[in-house]
Amino acid sequence: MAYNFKNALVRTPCKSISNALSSIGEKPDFEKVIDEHNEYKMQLERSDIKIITLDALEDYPDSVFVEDPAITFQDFCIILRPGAPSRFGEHEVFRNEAINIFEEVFVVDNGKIEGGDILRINDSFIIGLSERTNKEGAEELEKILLHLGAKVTITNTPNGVLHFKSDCSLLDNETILQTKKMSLTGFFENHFKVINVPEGEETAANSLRVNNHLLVPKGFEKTYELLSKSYDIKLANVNEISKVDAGLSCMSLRW
Ligand code: CIR
Repeated sequence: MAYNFKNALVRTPCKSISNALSSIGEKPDFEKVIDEHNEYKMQLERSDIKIITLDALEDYPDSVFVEDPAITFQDFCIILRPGAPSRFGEHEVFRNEAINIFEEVFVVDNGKIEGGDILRINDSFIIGLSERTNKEGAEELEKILLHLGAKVTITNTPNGVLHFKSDCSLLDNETILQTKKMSLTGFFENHFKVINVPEGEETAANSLRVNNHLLVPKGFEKTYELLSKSYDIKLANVNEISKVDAGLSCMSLRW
């Protein structure tokens, strides 16, 4: 299943996170980010996951978002190519770390593509083209995934949305949580049950299903009410780290 995991890899936030990319021009407090990151790891551990923690990378302010320079499939890791100039290079550092962790490591060599634009559902991958992910990068990744026996669909991330998964997440094998913006694309409607996050709670569309739990960002009461009838919800506070556009999915790589 797409959300049954034994392992998760995270990276300790760096002090330079105060210089991370932020669509709202805010600077998070390092100590508060560390607290939130520790809580995030604790919630993953509660889902029976073994955590691997990589060292902070001061040269890359956004490097805590470890899912953007890579994705996993089975016991493999595929190194991507970040589309934000200040993040280009994270993938090369991570490649050297990944070879000691994964059974095999594949590399996207052309274009730009970030993990936040890739939603995995079982052995299918949906890639949303965005400011960070172009056709060349998506097609390079597609070649690798097809070689590994996966299926790939390339579509568009809605305009003005940072990453495809900023606006949607997988709740179970047949259900997608999404924003109104994503619903207007009609992308999921024909193939999935869809649940739209209540208006004003768009950030909660990036929730994270891990084994029997659904990790939801704290502070989105209507979404909690809506989902808690069907899912075992754990909450994670991401108030501080959200200042640099964090999502729950991008803070770990799971397999
Ligand atoms: C960035 O702009 O790259 C980071 N400040 C936030 C990345 C969040 N990643 C994600 O949504 N996949």
